[in-house]
Amino acid sequence: MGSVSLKIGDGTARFRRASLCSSAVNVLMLFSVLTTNLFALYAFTSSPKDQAHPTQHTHKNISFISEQVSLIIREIESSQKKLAQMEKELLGYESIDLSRPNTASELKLFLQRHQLPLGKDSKTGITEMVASVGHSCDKSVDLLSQYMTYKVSGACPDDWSLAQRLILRGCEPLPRRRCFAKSVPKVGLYPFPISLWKPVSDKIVSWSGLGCKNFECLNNKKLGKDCVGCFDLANGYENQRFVKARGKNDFLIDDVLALGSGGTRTGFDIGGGSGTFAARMAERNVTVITATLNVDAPISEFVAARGLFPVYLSLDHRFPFYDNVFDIVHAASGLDVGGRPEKLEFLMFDIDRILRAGGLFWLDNFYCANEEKKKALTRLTERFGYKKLKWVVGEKPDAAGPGKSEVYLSAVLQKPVRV
Ligand SMILES: *[C@@H]1O[C@H](CO)[C@@H](O)[C@H](O)[C@H]1NC(C)=O
Ligand SMILES: CC(=O)N[C@H]1CO[C@H](CO)[C@@H](O)[C@@H]1O
Repeated sequence: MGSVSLKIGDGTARFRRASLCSSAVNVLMLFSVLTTNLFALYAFTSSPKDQAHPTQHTHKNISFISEQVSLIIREIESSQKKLAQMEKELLGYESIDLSRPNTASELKLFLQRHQLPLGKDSKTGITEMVASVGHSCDKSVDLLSQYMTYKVSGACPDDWSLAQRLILRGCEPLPRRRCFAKSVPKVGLYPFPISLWKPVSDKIVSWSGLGCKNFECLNNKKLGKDCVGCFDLANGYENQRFVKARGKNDFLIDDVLALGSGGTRTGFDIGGGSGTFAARMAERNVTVITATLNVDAPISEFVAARGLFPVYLSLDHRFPFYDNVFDIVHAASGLDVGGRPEKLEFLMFDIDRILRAGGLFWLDNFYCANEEKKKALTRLTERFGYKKLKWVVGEKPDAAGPGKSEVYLSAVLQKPVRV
């Protein structure tokens, strides 16, 4: 019978025009209704028993049967409608309605399908190219249209924070392509590796849309558990991280690299603050990509100014890397995405996917809000079958109240070879 397809594979969906889609569904429904009826007719009229009886009986039976069949079909139809409704409620979208009055023409243009010039491609089986847009964009069409309103070939509006708002609402990847992003003159960048520890000038990053307008302001703010004064590369703790431990939960980078027995060349840092993990790794000739969003700070530009590689990514996005490519993945409290336990699983499975067999997963001072969180994480890592090379559960005094303490988990786990 008509299928209800949930296109949520890699977080993106391709949008047809609503009319096209619904007429296809209608045709499908009509077809299935017809075939069901025909099958019923065939089954009952061609049975040998019926052939032996006068047609009078057969007619009666047929009308009775077709009544039953249409009852069943009505039942199926209503369940299908219910399913579709549930699907819409669950995903919050049916398709982007491009007929809405305030839809930017650039958005309509972007979403248009393009037929392949030579017809069906024999290798991939596709006949058209589809522009991909996060399916959740539908929930923020007004913002999306605002984002897609710009002068083609002109300067883009200075609105990266609008883009980030869309990304945080699951609207990823974003469709803007044909304007020039605001550029900031990068005067006074240092050569590598001096760049790793040189302060970054306030003038070479964009502060638009941010509360702070310079790094001094940022350094007096707590920007989350993994970034306390993390833009201050000269004073404070940032320049000692990973080389000098404050407690048993802090592992030293050289100790961890020794566990990888020389095979650590590439890494991925999740929620990597100002890029210090990547900097320490760079000093050891390990190339690390730092995943980050600009939450309250120009993090991407800061990391780049240090001569490191930032990737602008929300953790709900599937990591844009192929399977089994990294030697090490490092994550701290930023890994805690909140919500149902499955949210953490989605993330952990994706980390597992990009990590090679024998590679290391370094969980660094992961904050466990409660015992249940710690247990859930422990169970999860055990399910992956990782070898525990290091495992430390520690407590730190809670800044919020004396007498209380917070629980942190640090671990180095090795991905097994699965066959
Ligand atoms: C990094 O690579 C350079 C150039 O190959 C080499 O001179 C240096 O000793 C390496 N550093 C470490 C820590 O391996
Ligand atoms: C196949 C079938 O159900 N046949 C029935 C058709 O109707 C007559 C009378 O109503 C019955 O005697 C048959 O058994």
